[in-house]
Amino acid sequence: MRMHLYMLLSIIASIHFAFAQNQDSLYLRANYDLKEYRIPMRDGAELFTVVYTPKDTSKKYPILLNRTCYNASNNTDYKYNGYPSKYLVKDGYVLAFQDVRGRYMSDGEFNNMTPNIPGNDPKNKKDIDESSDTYDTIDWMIKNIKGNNGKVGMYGISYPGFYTTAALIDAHPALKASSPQAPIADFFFDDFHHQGAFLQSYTAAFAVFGYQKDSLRRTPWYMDKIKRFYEAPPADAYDFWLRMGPLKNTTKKFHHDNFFWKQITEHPNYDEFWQKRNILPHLKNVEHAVMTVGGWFDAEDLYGPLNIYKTVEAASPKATNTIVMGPWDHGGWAKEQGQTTHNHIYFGDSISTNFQREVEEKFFAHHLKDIGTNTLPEAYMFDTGIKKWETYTEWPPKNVNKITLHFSKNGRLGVNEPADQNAVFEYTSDPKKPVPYTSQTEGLTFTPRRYMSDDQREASKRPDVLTFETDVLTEDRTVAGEIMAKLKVSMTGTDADFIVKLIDVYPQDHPNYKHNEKNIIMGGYQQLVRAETFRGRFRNSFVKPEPFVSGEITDVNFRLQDMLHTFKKGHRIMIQIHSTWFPYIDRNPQKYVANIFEANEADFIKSTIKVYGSSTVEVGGTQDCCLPAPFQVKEDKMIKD
Ligand code: PG9
Repeated sequence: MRMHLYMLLSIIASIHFAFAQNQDSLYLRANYDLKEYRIPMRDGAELFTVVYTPKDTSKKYPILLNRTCYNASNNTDYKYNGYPSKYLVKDGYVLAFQDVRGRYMSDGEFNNMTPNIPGNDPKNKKDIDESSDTYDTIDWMIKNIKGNNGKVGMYGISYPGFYTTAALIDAHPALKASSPQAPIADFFFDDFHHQGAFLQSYTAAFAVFGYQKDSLRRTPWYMDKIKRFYEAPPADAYDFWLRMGPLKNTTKKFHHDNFFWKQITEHPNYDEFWQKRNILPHLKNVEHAVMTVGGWFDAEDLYGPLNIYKTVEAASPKATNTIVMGPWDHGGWAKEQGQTTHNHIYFGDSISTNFQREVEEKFFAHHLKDIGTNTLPEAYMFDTGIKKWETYTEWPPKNVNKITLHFSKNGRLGVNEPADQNAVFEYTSDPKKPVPYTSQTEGLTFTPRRYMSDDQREASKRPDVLTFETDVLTEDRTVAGEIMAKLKVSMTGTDADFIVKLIDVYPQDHPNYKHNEKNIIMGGYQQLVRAETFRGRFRNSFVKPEPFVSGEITDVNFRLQDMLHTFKKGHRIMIQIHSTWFPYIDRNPQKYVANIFEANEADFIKSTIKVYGSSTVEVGGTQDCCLPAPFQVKEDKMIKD
């Protein structure tokens, strides 16, 4: 009966959503005129752009520009898919949606994370990149789109967030407000890799970005490649990929003709191919308003928003620079389901709608229409533990309590206690029996998402997962800021990955949530709050990997992404450490090979790994120490132009 009620409610919700969408499409048709353009770039290429202009010509309107690799034609014919928000649509803007170079109806060849090519004069730079294409687009629109007020805003989620970020560089003077949302900063740390470890779970994503189109078109050209996976989709990706074996089998079976897969497999280290696609070193001299938005449970781009905000803050003092981080998954703020939940966790009601109306709508109205005042704080951050918004005058905050977590015998996690230096903890990591990345069976994914707040009780029970937890907290403990894992390890193998997780352990009497199935028990739930993977070969340098010396105690220091989470009184803090997380991350053979994409079955060996009691995890505030090359210096100075 309960299941039927749940299904009925979800059917009603989807009808309501479809009806609302249709209402908004009708509004668009009634209040906007639609035209399609081919905008000329400085090299002669034409970029396809869908433009809606308000029918009311009694006043002039700013332009809101979204540049996308995901098909601008999805926004033509008065189709409205909920982004930009209906509040912006109703406020009245010139709405422009553009296919970036090499995608769908635009000319040219597609290049993942188009490298920025610095120039002296943005208007006359000969080299072509997303900065020059955006400059030319804005220049043309200001001069040719009737009824615009000469001011432009940009926004976009994910890859469109990267294009919004790329436009910050040598920006057109008419660009006054930019909102990179879940933006990609660097594919070696966002999306396809996390600190050098490869995301094998990005199944269909390789098809979307690995084939050049053969004509101007309004529909995808790569569906036959995606079908290679989805003709008989497996219910269980763990089983599917484990049976597939080493990545070289995937190359042969699925990706033999995929140019991006070839590039990824030929560049396993942070070489010039990846470094020149990192947008961070170029975010200098930005002088307009930037509001970067991200989700604390974003499995795809969490590194991006945090580091784009921090780099603009460090390298562009003239920018009005703000960060907003909410309890969302990838792009969750653009969807309103009424209750804001992530997987099994409930965070509150209408959080996305409040963001759209109280934050995003006001940001653009102020900077593009001179309406209202700039009331946004420097950092508007949601505490995922006490489930409320907090404001900070800086991020990461400096005047907060940093916490040092120590590992002690009997699985005890010490908080700011002297370390148990003599303790040694060990586990045997077997690539043939890797730790599942989720407790829920998940099929093949474009990218995995749900796991980011998943229950870790299954993992806690595994002998190849070190688990440490504090006593029951007698007071709330807030972690705000950066996190650094400082491990001292040794191993019988010569290579290893390390996954470190920070987990909020609920009290046994915690009530269940109404939105969950009845088998989801929240009493004793071990909620994943933050996790990160680190490919140990990069411990000294992402550019020059090194094997471990078997048996030698070695430092492995790495960053987890920032967090803002209060572990409430009555809860416990838990840390887990393990060396496989499959198939989210590809398996490390644990026998050092130069390129894991070329590893053979025989290279995958068991390894007994020891973690020493002098290891710690430092949480909160800023954690500047110990970053591998080339990140020892502040990232904005990392690569000289
Ligand atoms: N950053 C997201 C992504 C990029 C490439 C592959 C898969 C996902 C996004 O643009 O949605």
